[in-house]
Amino acid sequence: MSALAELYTIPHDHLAFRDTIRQIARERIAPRAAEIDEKAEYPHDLRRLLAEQDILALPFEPEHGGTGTGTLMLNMAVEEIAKACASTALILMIQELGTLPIKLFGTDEQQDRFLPRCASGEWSPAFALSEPEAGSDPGGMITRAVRDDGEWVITGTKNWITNLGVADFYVVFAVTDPQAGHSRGISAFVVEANRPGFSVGKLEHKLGIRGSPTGQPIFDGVRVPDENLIGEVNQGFKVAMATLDRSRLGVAAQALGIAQGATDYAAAYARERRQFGQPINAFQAIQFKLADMETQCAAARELLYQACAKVDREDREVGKYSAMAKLFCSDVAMKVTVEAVQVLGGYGYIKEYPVERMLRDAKITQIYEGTNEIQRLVIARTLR
Ligand code: COS
Repeated sequence: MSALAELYTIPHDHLAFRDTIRQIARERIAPRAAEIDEKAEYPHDLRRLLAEQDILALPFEPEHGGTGTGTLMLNMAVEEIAKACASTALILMIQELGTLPIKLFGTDEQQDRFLPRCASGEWSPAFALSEPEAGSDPGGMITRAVRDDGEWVITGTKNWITNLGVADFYVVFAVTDPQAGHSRGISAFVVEANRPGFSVGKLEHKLGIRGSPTGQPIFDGVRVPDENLIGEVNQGFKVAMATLDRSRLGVAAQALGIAQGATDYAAAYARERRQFGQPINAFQAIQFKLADMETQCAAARELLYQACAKVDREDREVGKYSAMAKLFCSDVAMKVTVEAVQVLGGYGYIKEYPVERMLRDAKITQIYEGTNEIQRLVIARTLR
């Protein structure tokens, strides 16, 4: 492939859509962010807003009611929303994460059954892979699915599942061949939230992304038909890994949005805040911090967009680049938000200003959809 073909371009239409989303985020989402965080409330109103504006259609193809605009456009949208409110950005991210298994591995019937209602925003999904004893190592899960009377019967408890209690269906991973060995003999299923035996377990109290419910869905002998098996039986681990290879870009975009939001806020604050008779951005100590923050965001954005373009080109390096983008953007988010709090000083540490929330929201991006230690492992495997 030529060097030129490796570059990404952003079509004019996508830039226009990004500007619309930026305006919506600034005018409609940002004013709600502090309250969502304070009350730890899922913002149903903002989910409706995202649906009305066709933003929840971004992860989907036109034949399923989607915009068909690809991964780069989707993640530019995540970035813009996360600048204002990381919890609200997660609504869009999970719309992709919870449907990718169906999009990548589902039958035509499954795609027709689930994707259009997610593209319209009527339904929300959840992705249920982790368990209390299986976080970084999902191959060690104990949730089981056994055959009974021509159906699958799923029993187990998942952990740290986003959209718990909000989701209309859960993509659940369960061991179907216990003899197959670690990370093998696992299958993926769609479980609708209204099936008998499904219940909402413990909801977590979290440091950040407090407007997004996280917790334990419980599957107690939930029966699903064969039509709810995603992909081939015993091939579910690959469904999970291929999904995460793509969805991690959403985490990277969320992290970048948080970082850029914190940088923009700190820069604006430094223009107004006066000490020693002048705005604090007249001091080189503050100028250099802001310069480093802006530089790190710009570098993170280039890596993210390049990785998104690789997904859109179906490049074979997708897994490596999404891991690198997730690792780099989330580390940038942590560094930058710590500095933003420092620029605001005492005001940075109190809830009247948004940067302490941004710092708390940033931390999860180094942890979920694979810790950054797992990302390094995934990257290192490509270098052996
Ligand atoms: N795409 C497709 N298939 C993949 C894959 C990928 N990215 N990565 C692994 N596989 C396949 C392997 O090829 C292997 O297939 P075979 O059975 O045909 O040999 C199978 O999956 C098992 O792979 P492996 O032996 O590498 O599994 P491990 O248990 O060693 O996996 C990692 C290790 C770290 C990659 C995996 O456990 C992981 O990603 N952990 C993090 C999980 C995570 O992100 N959790 C967050 C929860 S979601 S919010």
